[in-house]
Amino acid sequence: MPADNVMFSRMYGDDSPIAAFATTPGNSALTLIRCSGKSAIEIFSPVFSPERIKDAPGSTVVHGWIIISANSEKIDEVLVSVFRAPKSYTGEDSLDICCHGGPSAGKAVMDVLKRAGFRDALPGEFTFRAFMNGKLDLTRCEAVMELVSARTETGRSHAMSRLGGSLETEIGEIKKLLVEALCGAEIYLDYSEDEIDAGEKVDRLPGQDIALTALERLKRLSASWQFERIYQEGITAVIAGRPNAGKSSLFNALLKEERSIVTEVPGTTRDWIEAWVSINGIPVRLIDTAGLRESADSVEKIGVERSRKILLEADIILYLIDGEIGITEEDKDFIAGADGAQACLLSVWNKADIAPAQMLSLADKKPVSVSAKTCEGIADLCAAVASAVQDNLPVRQEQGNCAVGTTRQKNLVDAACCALEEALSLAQKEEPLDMIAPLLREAVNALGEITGEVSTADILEEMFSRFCVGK
Ligand SMILES: Nc1nc2c(ncn2[C@@H]2O[C@H](COP(=O)(O)OP(=O)(O)OP(=O)(O)O)[C@@H](O)[C@H]2O)c(=O)[nH]1
Ligand SMILES: [Mg+2]
Repeated sequence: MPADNVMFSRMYGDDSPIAAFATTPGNSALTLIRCSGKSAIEIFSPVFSPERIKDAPGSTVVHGWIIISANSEKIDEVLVSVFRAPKSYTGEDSLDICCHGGPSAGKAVMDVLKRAGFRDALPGEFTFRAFMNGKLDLTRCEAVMELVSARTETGRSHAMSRLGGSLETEIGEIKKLLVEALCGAEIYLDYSEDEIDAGEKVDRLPGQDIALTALERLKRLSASWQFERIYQEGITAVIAGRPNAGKSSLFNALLKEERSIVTEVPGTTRDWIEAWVSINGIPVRLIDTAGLRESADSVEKIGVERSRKILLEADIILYLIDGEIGITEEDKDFIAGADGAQACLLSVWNKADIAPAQMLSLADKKPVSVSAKTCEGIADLCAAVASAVQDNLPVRQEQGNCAVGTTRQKNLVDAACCALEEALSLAQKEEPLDMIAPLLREAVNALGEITGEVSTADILEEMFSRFCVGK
């Protein structure tokens, strides 16, 4: 292990007083500094006026000043939320110091805290302590991280459901079923063959039906990742079409912002432009491109080449037809050429405000009719994007079903599935229970790793080091 990591291990997991910015210092009205650890309130008290914060009850807010203890110089006027163990996020004595915003106030307060005896918190150290003190299981810790990095409202609500314990409960229930099946098998293992009546002879895994139910629930959880992943990582949608079709207008309409230049001159957009947008709760990396055409202009030519290149990254292509001109041979060729490609193509009839969509059927699908100018039909287009995403998933995710939220969780669910399938297949072949029971135990352990009941220092460090500082 490299020297840095040894240091890292030693620091993680102690209860020394730590402090970190919970907000990004910069141009803001307020800055939040979070402190936690053994004797945090006592250590803080000499640098706070009035000093009576030492006696403040838990879950209260105290107004006062951060001071330099040697000369009582006031550094900032603050509000301090006081939490006493175990009733805090970390389960330790903690303080949330609300200072003035901007680049200097928070920094000056932090300097005072460091001199008073707080050290810089490591990434995710507050949540790590919450886990170690039994305040959160690992699925909830990961949900905290999901929540702070959620890109859309739907991503936020899925993370909130896991933070509320939906995944922990589901894993707990599946684990209970497996433990029941395992007990059923182990009871027989405690007896020798002669002790079991001939009539009682075990010709199948006791609790096989329970194990099958558990397997079904695990498979549902594993499949949920396909869907959840989209909400976390997002998809890439590229707007393509001939010059002047209204690509930049549509880009701006979906962004609800005049980001891309729109003119009546064909060939306006040269370099592609991208922005993140939420389309029906799905985080979408939306890309506006140069209009596709053969051009003698050397700059436009490069733009068209770049458009074609970025199209290869698309999960969805929104192919715009200029309604004013109608569908051209180039449009038909592009749409036909996209058939069988990796990306899903949605054809979009634009300028419906001046040219109603022609009744044409392209690649068996009617184009969605919109006006990028008046925004008519944009909601239908968003719904079409969302259902294209759903249609391309191997398994349909039902609303409200419990789901895994990280690759780590998904891999462990798969490991449990794998062990359980093997156990059931051995049971089918009437193999002895002492071959089957260890597989059931393996599945139970994998589930225990998801919630953190079974964990090693390495796993925890790897996981929490990916958190942001202050969380
Ligand atoms: N009436 C009407 N005009 C539109 C609509 N969408 C775009 N336009 C007009 O069509 C012209 C071209 O629009 P852009 O959004 O720049 O088209 P583009 O596809 O980005 O064009 P290039 O960047 O040159 O490839 C502009 O004059 C727009 O105002 C629409 O829905 N209705
Ligand atoms: Mg454009």
